Amino acid sequence: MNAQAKPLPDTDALWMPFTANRQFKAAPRFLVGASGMYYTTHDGRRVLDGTSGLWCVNAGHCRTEIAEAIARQSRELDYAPGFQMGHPMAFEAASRVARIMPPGLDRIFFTNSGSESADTALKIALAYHRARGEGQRHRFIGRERGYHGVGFGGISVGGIGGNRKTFSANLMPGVDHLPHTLNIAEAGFSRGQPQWGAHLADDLERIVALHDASTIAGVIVEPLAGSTGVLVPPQGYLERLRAICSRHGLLLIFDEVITAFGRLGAATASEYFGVKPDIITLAKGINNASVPLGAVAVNRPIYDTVINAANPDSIELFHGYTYSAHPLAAAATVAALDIYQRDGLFERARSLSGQFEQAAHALRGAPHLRDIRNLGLVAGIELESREGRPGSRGYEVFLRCLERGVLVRYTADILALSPPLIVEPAQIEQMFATVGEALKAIP
Ligand code: PXG
Repeated sequence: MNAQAKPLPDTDALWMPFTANRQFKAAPRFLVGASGMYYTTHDGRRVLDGTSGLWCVNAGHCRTEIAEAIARQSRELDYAPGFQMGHPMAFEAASRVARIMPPGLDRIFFTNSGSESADTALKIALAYHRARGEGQRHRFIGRERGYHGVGFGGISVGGIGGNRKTFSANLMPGVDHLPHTLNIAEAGFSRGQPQWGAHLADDLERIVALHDASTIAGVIVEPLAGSTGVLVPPQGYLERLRAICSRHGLLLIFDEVITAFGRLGAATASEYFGVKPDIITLAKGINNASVPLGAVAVNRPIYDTVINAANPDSIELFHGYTYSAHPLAAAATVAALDIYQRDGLFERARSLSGQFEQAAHALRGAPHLRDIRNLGLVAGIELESREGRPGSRGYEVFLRCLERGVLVRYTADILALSPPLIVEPAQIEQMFATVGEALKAIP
C-alpha cells in the first residue's frame, strides 16, 4: 500500500449487488477515483477501464462538462415533481434523445434504470394493444440468454436460469422464449456478425403458430446481447425477426441498454443494423452513467394510440417514477449528448472497431480459449471451463488483469471488453495483451 492509501470502510452493512459477497469481503477491491480511461484503486494504482464501468461510461470518466451541468442544475432546481408538472430540462433531454433515435421513435418516457426501462416497455406494449382494442394480446416472447434487468417483467422475458429460478413461481405468465443465437461449433471465432444462424429467427413463426398471433403483444431482444457473454446477431437474423413481427402485428422491442449511445459505432444498434424496432429501451450511456437514468423510446403511432384512446383530461398511462426525468439526470443527459456529438464519439467507435477486432482475434492461440467474438467496441472472449468449477477460470483471469492494471468484466468463463469510446489505439492493444498474459499465467 502506498503513502496515499485511504482507510478502508467497514464492509459488513452493504449487501452488494450481483457479487459474491463473502468472497469480496474476504479480499475487497475498492475503486476510489476515476478520470478519462482510468480508475484509481484504494492503494493508489491506476487501472485502465476496459469495461466502461458496466458498459455505461461511454465518454470516459468524470467529464467536466457533465459534472458542471449536474452541479449547476442542483443549485438551480434540485427536484421537481414530474407528475402533472414539468421542468424544462426534462423536455430538453427528451428532445435531444429523440433526435438521435431511429426516425419515428421520437416519444421518450424516462425511467431510472435499464430494468425499469424493460418493464416500462412491456407495459407500454400492453397499453398500446389495449388502446387499439386488442387487449387479448398479452403474451411476450423473449429469448434464451436474454438480459432485461431484474424487475419481474425483465426476469420473466429474460432468459437467464439463475435470475429466474428463485422467483419462478411468480414470473409473469404468458411468456415464451426464442432460442439464443450462440453456436461456437458453427460460428466460433467469427469476426463481426456470424454468417450462420439467421434461420434461428424462424422459431418465432413456430411460437406464433403455437400461441396464435392474436394473443401476442410483442417480442423483446437485445440486438447484441452483452451481459450473457457477448452474443452477436447472425447476419440477417434481426431482419427476419422484424419481418415476422410486422407480419403478425407484434411489437418489436430492442433492449438497447448497452448498445445505444455509440457502443457499436452508431447512436443505436437499430441504426447500425438498419433494423427499426417499434420500441427501444435505454439507460447507462444515456448520460454517461453520471446520474441514474433510463428511457424508453417509442414510435409515434404507439404514443398517439395510447394517448388518444383516453379522455382528453385523464391520465393516459398509469405509470411513472418519482424520479422520472430527475433534473440532475436530465441535465447530465443533455451534457453527455453534447459531448458525444461534439467529440464525434460514435464515429470514433466505428473507426476504432477494425483495430479492436484485430486486437481481439490476435489472442487466438492463447491457452484456454473456446471462442472470440466481437462487434463495434465489444469483444467476448470465452474460455474453456475447468472441470466441475465453472466460472473459476474467468474469475482468475479477471483478478490477474486487475493486478496488471486492466479492468475486464467476466460472466462465468466469458470475458467481456467494452471500453469507453475515447479509448486510444495503444490502450486497446494493452487491454488484449493483458488478457493474453493472464491466460498464459493461469492453469
Ligand atoms: N437490459 C440490458 C440489455 C442490460 O444489459 C439492463 C437491461 C438492466 O439495467 P439496470 O440499469 O437496471 O442494471 C441491462 C444491464 C454485465 C452487466 O456485466 C450488464 C448489465 C448490468 C450490470 C452488469 O454484463 N446490464
